[in-house]
Amino acid sequence: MFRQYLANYKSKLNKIGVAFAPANIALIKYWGKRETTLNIPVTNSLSIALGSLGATTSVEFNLTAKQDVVILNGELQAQDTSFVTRIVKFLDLVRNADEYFIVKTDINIPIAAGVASSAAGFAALALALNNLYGWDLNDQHLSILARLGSGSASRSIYQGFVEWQCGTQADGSDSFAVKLDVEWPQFEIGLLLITNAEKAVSSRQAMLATTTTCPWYKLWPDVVAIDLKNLKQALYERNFALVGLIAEQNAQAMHSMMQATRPTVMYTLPKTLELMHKVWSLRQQGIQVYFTQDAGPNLKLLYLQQDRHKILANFADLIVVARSEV
Ligand code: 2P0
Repeated sequence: MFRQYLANYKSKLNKIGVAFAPANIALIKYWGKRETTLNIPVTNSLSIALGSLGATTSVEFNLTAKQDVVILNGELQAQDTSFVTRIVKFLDLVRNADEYFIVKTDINIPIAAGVASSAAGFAALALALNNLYGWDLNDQHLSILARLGSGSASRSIYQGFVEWQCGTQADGSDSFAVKLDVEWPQFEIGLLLITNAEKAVSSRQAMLATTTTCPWYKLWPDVVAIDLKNLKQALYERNFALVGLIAEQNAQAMHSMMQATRPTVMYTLPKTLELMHKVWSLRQQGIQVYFTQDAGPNLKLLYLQQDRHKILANFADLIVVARSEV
């Protein structure tokens, strides 16, 4: 499928391709696919990039063996891991006959900080392949290529606030992310690590289970449409309280669907709940802090840079993502 795009681009082979892509956190969540092999989502989603936190990936041709080699943070990865299998499958989309690769990825996201590294990883790999082959793909095609590795990677092509448009085409050719015209460096994210234990249910499995068995999944597209419209307006008006509230409510709606999935998918731990109550209590005291939660127990706090000291005073273990310092 992707080859039809590549036919439009001239290829100017380089010896190595290197690229960085940031991780991203969704404020309006991607939860559910209308096509599973191409990662085409049911709804749009909207995220914020994590600046200098992400993946730096290099890719070159393997001239000594007929297999792909994957090195993560300096460590050679075993071929039979799901991590390598997913990357090999992705490389299959672009390789010519008898081409094999050496992929080296360095991820600087604090270990198990609960931030999906697959988004940054597949976006960086897509960008690095673009450099290796010298395709000079435009942003839309880069986003589509990254999406084929992992849905949320389509948003990691850009810094800042990003919207992934679900599109309507069956082949996913109009399902790509665009950068929103919102500069807001004071908008800060903090990561609250609750556990680094590997999750029992992957987000991919949980997403599929929700779409097939949650009795009210059919309401989700309407929830997203309303939240997205209101959140974008709040972003353009720099209305932080409204952005935070909509993001928090959207994450809660996603988790409520998972809880209604059969069997239930429960990422929330007692500690997660305790921290949610702490956030709500701080808001009652007038501190503007909100949370969002992804497919895991950890929380991400949303607040403005000017309030960072107040947030740190209450959450000493917070990992601050200083986007403005990028
Ligand atoms: C998001 N998540 O919008 C949502 C919210 C987790 C919760 O995108 O199957 O790794 O590779 O397309 O992108 C995690 O799912 O799933 C995710 P695939 P992905 O960030």
